[in-house]
Formats: sequence, C-alpha cells, structure tokens
Amino acid sequence: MAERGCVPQGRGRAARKPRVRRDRQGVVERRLGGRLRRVPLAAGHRAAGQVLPPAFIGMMGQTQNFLIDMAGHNMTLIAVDGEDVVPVNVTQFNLHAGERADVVICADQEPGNYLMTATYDLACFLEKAPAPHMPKVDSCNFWAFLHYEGQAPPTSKAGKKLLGGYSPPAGTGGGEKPGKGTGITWNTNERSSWSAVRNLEVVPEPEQADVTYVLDVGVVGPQFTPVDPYATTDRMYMFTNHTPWKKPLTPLLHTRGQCGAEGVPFIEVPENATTVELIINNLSPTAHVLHMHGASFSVINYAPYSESWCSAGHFECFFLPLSVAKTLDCPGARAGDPGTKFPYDAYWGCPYDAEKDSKGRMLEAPLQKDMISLWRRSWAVIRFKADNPGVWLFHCHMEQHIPTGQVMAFSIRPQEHPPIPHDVPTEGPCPVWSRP
Ligand SMILES: [Cu+2]
Repeated sequence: MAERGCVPQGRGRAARKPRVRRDRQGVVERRLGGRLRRVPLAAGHRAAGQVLPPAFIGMMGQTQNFLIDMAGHNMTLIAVDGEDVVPVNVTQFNLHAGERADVVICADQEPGNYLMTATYDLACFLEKAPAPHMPKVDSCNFWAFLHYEGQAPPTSKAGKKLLGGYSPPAGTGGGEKPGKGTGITWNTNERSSWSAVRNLEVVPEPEQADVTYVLDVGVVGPQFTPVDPYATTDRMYMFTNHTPWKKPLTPLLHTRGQCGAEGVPFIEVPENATTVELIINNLSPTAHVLHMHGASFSVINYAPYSESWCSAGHFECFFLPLSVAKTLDCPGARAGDPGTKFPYDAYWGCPYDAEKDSKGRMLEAPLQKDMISLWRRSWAVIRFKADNPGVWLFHCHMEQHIPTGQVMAFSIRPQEHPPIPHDVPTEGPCPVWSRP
C-alpha cells in the first residue's frame, strides 16, 4: 500500500516541524512541509484533500485509558503532552486521563462517513458481567464519525448486543469498507512504545542523576475498606514511605514546609541537584496515571513485563496471589504493606531491581512527558530537571485516587521561591517564610 498522510515521515533532518496556530474562531493554521493550510475546525466537516489536525485530550475521571482508532485514514502523531515529536504514523494510540496527543489526519479518502472509536480496553470484560468490586458496564466503546463535507450524515446507530455491549454503527461512502491505515500501534502501557516515538528536540540524560528517590505506590494496612462514598478512605500512598497525602495546615509554598506540615509527604530537593530521578514501584493491582506539576520529565525505563506475564493481555495478573508470583514470575515481588488483609492482600508489585533492570535504560533520547501510566504491579523510572522554583504536586490523575491519598509534593530550589504577596489569604498559625 502506498504511503499516505500529510506529514513527512522519518527521523532526524528529514522530518519537518509542523507549526500550529489556533485563533478564537477555531481556525487552525498548520505549516506542513512549507505549505500553510487554513482549516476551519468548528464545523467538524472535512473536504477531500484537507488536513485535519485534531488535538486529543484525555478528559476521563475514573477511566484510566482509551485506545483511539480512525477508520481508513492514517493518523500522524506530531506532539505528545505538548512536546513536538518526530512525525510518526499510528494506526492506533492510547490516551490516559489528562494526557494529550496531537495528530494530523489527511482527509484523502473517498468521501463518506468514517468511524472513529475510543475503547476503554480494561472495561470490555465488564460488558458481559460484573466482577468483585466492579460494576457491569453498558459499553466499553464510544464512537463518532469523520464526516466528509457534502455527504449525507450517517443514519445507522450502535446496536445493543444480546450478551452485553454494542456493535458499532456503520460508515457510509468510502467509510462503508475503509482500507487499512499504515503505521505503528502506540500503546504506552507497553515498554516498547516508549522508544518508538522520539521528541524533535532530544533531551539526552546523563549516566547518573544528581539525586534518586524511590517511591512506592500502595495501600496502608491493616485494612483498606472502600466504603460508600469511596473517597472517604484515605489510605493510598505514593511516597518514599507509607504516607498518604495529608493537607498541610498552611500551604507548603508559604512556609517551605517548615511549619504545619508534619506528616505531609513532600520532598525538599537539594539546592545543588539538577537532575532528579524517581524510581516508582506500583505495589497495587491497577495502573495509575501519574501527573507532574511544574516540569516535564524524561521516561528512561519501564518494566518489561508490561508486555509479558502481566500485560494487558494477561488480565489474570490482576488476581494473581503474591505467593504464586514470587514462585513463578517475580522472586522480588513484595506487598504494598505487610499488614493488609484479605481481600486487600492483592496490593503487591514486582519492584525495580537496579542490578537486572538498569541495562534497559533509555538515556539517549527519552520521551518527554508530564504524565505516565504506571502499569499494574509494575515500575517506571523517570527524571526531571529541578530548575523551576516552587512547590509542585506529583499525583495520580485518577479521580478516586486523589482524595484517597495518592499525592505528594516536591519543593524545588526553596531559596529561590517567589515571595508570597501580602494579600494572599493564609490559614493556620504559621508565619509566611517567603513573604518579603
Ligand atoms: Cu492512582
């Protein structure tokens, strides 16, 4: 099949940087290979031969992940989390809560209506029946159409299936039997995807970071009881020890964490440290979608078993007992808290082992992100530059994991924190250290 698409493919000098500008009417200018196209986005209609540059934003709450497909058209990925990447054709990409992906779709097919699909893959098994602590879901698929201007709107609807879920609505015109796109499947829940996309401006990492912190993600024992409402429990943690988030008596930025911050999980990064490394171990059976405020980070390593014994295709890993995993899959597996009792003893993970895992580091051209999906029972190693003075949150982006405690903070270059204005309200008895 001939190469299709509107953006030059390739790596290095051959790749041209697309430039995008949006005005208030939703008109987009995108310069591609020296040609400037004006594309009115508001109508959502496309004429043949035009470039459609949608920005996908993961606006999910409890949903972790969607797989995005576009029938009959190549999608060319050009930016991830706001950072430009070497254009690469994708037949499917995934998007977690809060992630962003800019793609170019070339409307170069036979006119018609072409199906776009977003699939929450981890919920598809719940279409047929509920599972413990999980409700049955009506559908794990969501659909829309790419509509070519001048074509009649599609009339078919999704059909309810007897055993659960829906069959997709039908495309029309060229969309009735669309051809296959060309490109890679880009799924950041798999290790190999982290080296399949490369930033236009490469940020190589040094062999050694200035400082390394090991963070565990899990649940504090002796018991984690999801009561109604779910968010009234607060025993999840993401920190160097088992400390769930606790609101400081007065904002950390006001006091540099030196007052009213007892028991609050935050790290003051040394003033002379520039490259900060985080080894993050997920000691729980579900993925977490982590977001950093104030900085992008480099993803330099990701657990290889995200594509083997605990991949998305091996959902039984969700129910796997720790004792079995230690024998069969991961001798170094450990519990998030030894005090958790059945049925919450499912909170365990297979943590990073520097001796065997450091050889997999991607230091030459690590992908720049401000979000990462930390796969179930899994680990990731990321680095960020401590060059933006302030107190910045690092937290799970899943709606139910924020109030349950999966939040921490970094204090970066405290000596350079901007002064707090006098008219900012304060709370608690602490002085405001950074006020001039
Ligand atoms: Cu989470």
